[in-house]
Amino acid sequence: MKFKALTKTSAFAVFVLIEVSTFGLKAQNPIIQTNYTADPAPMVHNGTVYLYTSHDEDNTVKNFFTMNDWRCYSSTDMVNWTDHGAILSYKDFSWSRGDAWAGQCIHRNGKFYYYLPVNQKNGGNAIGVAVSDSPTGPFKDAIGAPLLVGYGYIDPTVYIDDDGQAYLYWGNPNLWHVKLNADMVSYNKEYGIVKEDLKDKNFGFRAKKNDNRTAAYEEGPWLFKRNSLYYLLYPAGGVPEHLAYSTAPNITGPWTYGDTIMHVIKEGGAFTNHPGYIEFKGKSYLFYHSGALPGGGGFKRSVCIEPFKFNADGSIPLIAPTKEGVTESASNLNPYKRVEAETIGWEEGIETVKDENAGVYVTNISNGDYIKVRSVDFGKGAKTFLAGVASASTGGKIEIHVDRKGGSLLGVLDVKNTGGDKNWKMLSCKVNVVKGVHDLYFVFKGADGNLFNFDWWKFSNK
Ligand code: FUB
Repeated sequence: MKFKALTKTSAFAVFVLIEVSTFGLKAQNPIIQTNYTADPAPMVHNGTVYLYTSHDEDNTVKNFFTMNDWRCYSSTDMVNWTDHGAILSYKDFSWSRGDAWAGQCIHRNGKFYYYLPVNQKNGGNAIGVAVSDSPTGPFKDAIGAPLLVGYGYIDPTVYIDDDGQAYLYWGNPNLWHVKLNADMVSYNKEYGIVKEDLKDKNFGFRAKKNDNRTAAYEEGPWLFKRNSLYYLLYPAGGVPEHLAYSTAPNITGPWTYGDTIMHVIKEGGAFTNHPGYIEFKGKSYLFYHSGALPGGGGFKRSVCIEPFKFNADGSIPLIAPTKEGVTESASNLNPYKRVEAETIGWEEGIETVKDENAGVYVTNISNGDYIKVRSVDFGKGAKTFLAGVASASTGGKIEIHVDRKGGSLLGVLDVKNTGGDKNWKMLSCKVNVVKGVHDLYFVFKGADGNLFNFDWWKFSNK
């Protein structure tokens, strides 16, 4: 809820208000505006992209990474992201004292294995593994102890090779890998922990050689295979980090340095970056993070996405960070099925929260806040709007616009006091007939303070 915090409390308010009111118009990056999200780890499963992120807290402590939990978002179109809230905390690892840094989740045999770096109670680095039956959790510590322990053991990336052998790579300042056993929660001790020899030809030329590092590889590896070539993407540098990659004919190397993928991002001042990659519905996407959200910075980062095309020879082009991000949705959204209110293309002002009964819902809605939902396919025409809402106050209104925030007004849903901010009621209103594909804007109107909570919506053609 970055916009609201800044616009309402800061001496910086006027500047930010102007900045913010123009920021969201075309922007798709950063893709999440309700929380600071970092270290993107996308996973495609059954036609849906699950995006796992670390989470920079709003209150940075001691001018360092302040990170307590991991979050999950999902999308079927790459432009609207449904917030599944925090799905795991460092506290779920009883042996950890904190620092919920960059992890990656993978599906195998009906379970989801989530590899995560945290610090142990004694302060030492470790990698844990959590498991769940669902991609959105709840996850729990799979083995009740660290999977791997050692200095610099952070940022695991996991990949299952064609022969079914799973590999885990990780590390800063070194790069290590293991072969995971088929249970995914232990590793092959005979094969052992293999440390890469970080040479320029393998992992890039390091200009700054004053920190006992050899090649440009820094941390945050991301492993995948495409057309019989293995790729390792990683932040390189030193600091501030750019993104680079290496390729290999085998999953264990030998790695050959490729090139820079993304230069150091100046906007927002984040000194780290962190790659993630997926192919989804025939297109390639690079995930990364920057400090570009208002209020952002080195310890307040946000996930962004750029679509890109591999060069014909399999090399990765230089990719520029943009505000527009994914301009073309991978599919249209069906408004005739229940849509979670926390499915968001862009928003300004609102927050999301999770509870045991309603799951994640939209809250802290004030006059003038809005949610944009992209590429909504109304087909032959909607006639009624329905929503799940709750209000402990005098309530407010949801103005339903298409194409622009101030675009054609389809209708207005009056939300009255429902007897409590968790006393959910389904309300409806008639809307002017709308056909075809449009961006949809819910613009919230009312008096001062929090107007109501918003859990879900849908349209009906009756
Ligand atoms: O987010 C904390 C750390 O910063 C990650 O583990 C690194 O990859 C860097 O992004």
